[in-house]
Amino acid sequence: LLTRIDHVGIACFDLDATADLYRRVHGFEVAHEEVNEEQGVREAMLRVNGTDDGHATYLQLLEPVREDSPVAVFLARHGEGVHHVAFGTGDVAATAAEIGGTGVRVLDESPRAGSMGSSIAFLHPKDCGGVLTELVQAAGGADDRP
Ligand code: CMX
Ligand code: CO
Repeated sequence: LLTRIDHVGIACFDLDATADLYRRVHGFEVAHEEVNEEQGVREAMLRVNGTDDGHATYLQLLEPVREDSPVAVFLARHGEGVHHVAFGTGDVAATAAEIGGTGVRVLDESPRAGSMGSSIAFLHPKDCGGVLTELVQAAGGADDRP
């Protein structure tokens, strides 16, 4: 059902400075940058490695673009750091429905637009051991594995 770590989301105040830190310290380059107005973030995707389901694992650096966005609220409460973990799946709607059926709160009634043309849904951190969890279906249709 979940076939990779798609990304780890990291909240930061200054996207450019944090991307520079990850370049200098870790050697990761920005593979993609975009603004997601619905999520209220400017984000940079740093590709780390390919995965055996044919996709890849990234770091997702997140800078808020609105004071009332989830990442702005998180930064005000906790400061910079790990914000969420995202798992890849071939069918985000089906996976969200199946996990929701176990009693976990799914925060998105239907999948929303994520990074690089993906479809995403979030699971409540209080139902996932304190980890805000994102489900990701990569762009370009279903994976070969469900
Ligand atoms: N990780 C772990 N716990 C978190 C958390 C996070 N990122 N954000 C909030 N919490 C905790 C809070 O600390 C709070 O715990 P306590 O009650 O023990 O203090 C609890 O969750 C509930 O908090 P809340 O007041 O009910 O809810 P918030 O207003 O803080 O919102 C959440 C939390 C997860 C519902 C909201 O951030 C959300 O809907 N997130 C999904 C969308 C999102 O995060 N988008 C940005 C990323 C976009 C992308 O990845 O593409
Ligand atoms: Co994310």
